[in-house]
Amino acid sequence: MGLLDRFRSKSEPATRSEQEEAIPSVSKQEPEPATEPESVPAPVPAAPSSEVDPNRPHLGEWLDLQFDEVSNHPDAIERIYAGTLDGISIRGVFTEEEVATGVLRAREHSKEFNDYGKQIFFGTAIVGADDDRADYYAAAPIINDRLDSLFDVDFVGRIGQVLSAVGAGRPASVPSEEGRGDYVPITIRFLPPDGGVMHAHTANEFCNAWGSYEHLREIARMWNSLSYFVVGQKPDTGGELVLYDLMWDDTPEDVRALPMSEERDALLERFGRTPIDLEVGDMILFTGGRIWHRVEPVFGTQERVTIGGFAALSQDEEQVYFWS
Ligand SMILES: O=C(O)CCC(=O)C(=O)O
Repeated sequence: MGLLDRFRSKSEPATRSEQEEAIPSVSKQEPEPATEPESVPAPVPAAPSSEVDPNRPHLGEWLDLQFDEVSNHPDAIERIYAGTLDGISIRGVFTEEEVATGVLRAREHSKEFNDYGKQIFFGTAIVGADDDRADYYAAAPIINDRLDSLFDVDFVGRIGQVLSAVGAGRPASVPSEEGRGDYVPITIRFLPPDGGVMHAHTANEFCNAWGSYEHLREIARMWNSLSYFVVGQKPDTGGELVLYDLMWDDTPEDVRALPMSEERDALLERFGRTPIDLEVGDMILFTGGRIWHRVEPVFGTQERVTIGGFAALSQDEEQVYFWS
């Protein structure tokens, strides 16, 4: 059982009423009015279909850019929220050496890794935290206090630089919860080469239902939020990120009813799949909230390593937040 599997089963998927609560339409031009939720009817998403035609196309546009081209796409985050862009592959955000150094130094802290079997994490993640987040804030310094010495470059700063560039110049920052602590900007994820895997999921199913996300829901637009990661090491075989041609809002009931598992992955096989090919140092930013995705099982001799987290616009749309 892996990290997400463990915690996916502790709670039901987002309920219909929770989904109806807030599907944001993100637009700088038309901010949502600051009124009491009950005074303005929330937009009602389409009911989840019980049957989805597997041939219906869901995946749309994807950008494949060089690092120095990101500033040509300042509207990318808004387009991702609006559903007109699925994601971006950004080539060469880091050199191979820059990430390899971080991965090597992270391994020196292996005694402090969180071993979930099919995934091993350096750094704690809000996805598995207790509802009150006390465990998360207690564990956050294990990686946060070492970020400066892990990399020879300002790794977190460069992630922020990319997010800011594709977020129309909004400042990008790692949030803090007053009186509690700082969020963790990245986790380093090792998938062991004996079948390490991340089963299919979308962030909408847990970010909008679980107690640990309560603070993030207050400060950020968590519906259709973003995932990002940088490839730290490629495995010999497998380990591709696969996007299914299926969005959370269209998810059939049989898929919604199951926790993250091989069984649920098997149900998703009836949908089209797009593997995303990335090299060491490349960064991906995509609508992990909305698009079903999984990491294929890893085999061979080398672990698959990624360094990443999640991102969302702040509620007032003035900032981009990122965390893990
Ligand atoms: O780190 C990875 O490779 C997987 C990322 C992922 O599944 C997610 O961000 O939702």
